[in-house]
Amino acid sequence: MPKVIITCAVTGAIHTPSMSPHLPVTPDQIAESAVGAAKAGASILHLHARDPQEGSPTPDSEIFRRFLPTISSQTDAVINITTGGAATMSIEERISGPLSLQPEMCSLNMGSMNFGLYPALDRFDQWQHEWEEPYLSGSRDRIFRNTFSDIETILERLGKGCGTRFEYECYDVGHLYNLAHFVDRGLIEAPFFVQTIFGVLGGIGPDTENLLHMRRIANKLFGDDYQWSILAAGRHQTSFVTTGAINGGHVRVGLEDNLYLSRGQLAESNAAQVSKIGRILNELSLEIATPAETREMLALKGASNVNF
Ligand code: KMH
Ligand code: ZN
Repeated sequence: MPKVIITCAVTGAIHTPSMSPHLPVTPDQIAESAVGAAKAGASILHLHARDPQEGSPTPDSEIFRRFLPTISSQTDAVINITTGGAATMSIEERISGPLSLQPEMCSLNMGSMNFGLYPALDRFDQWQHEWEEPYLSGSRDRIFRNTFSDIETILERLGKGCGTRFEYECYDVGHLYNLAHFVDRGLIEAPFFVQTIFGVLGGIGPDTENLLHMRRIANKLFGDDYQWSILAAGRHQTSFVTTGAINGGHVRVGLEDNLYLSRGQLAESNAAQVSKIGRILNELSLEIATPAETREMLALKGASNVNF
């Protein structure tokens, strides 16, 4: 069996600080949590930045620069920076940080979609910051924009221009076909990393049939040219990534995707979620990929070829 890449998505832009005291917000918190996740076995760290005071998502590369050097001096994990940012940001804002930082990897979202965060309003009513409630409720009427032109721009400027490779985020079957379109046009070359995402409101639902269907279609479209990874939102995280790993997939965990460790128990750190999936993989006799093995599988440019 090939080794399993564990990605940890450390903070994201879905959850807000009032939802968990353990969500990393400041540069020091993000660095500490990311380093802990890498030490626990994550070989890819998917990173967003947040305003240090308010905890709101920010595209500011100067904020990224406050935590990236700490992470890369303390771990050899692959740094993967979001180009999704948050649905409230423009495309130019979303790619400004990655273009300046030129990381080994970035996320690349493969289609425009609804991205409903507002159901969380039913579960929380005390907000630490003024931006949180409107940010969540505004998702009723917000489109997470990723047009063909946006995707092409990112592939050209960041991919071709900076040697960055991508975590292709596919939230529905159509996104796999969008990816195939860019492969056919020669803008994406093997080996590519396909992140299939289940349970986002606006994307494909968290049913196991969907997991197997996405796998079948990806196999049909891409054959041996891709590495498959799985993430699922909220309480579906562990069961989906485990099922995915059993079926030959890599896994993504982290507080961006799920705040909990088990039913009713908040995860106190990203490392706790990484350790948990590490134990499950171990019980399944699946080996965890090191950062060096991950770089080789995904043909990355190497940690010395970044700009931070
Ligand atoms: N929040 C995840 C469902 C991005 O950063 O580009 C998808 C994500 C988006 O990670
Ligand atoms: Zn993200």
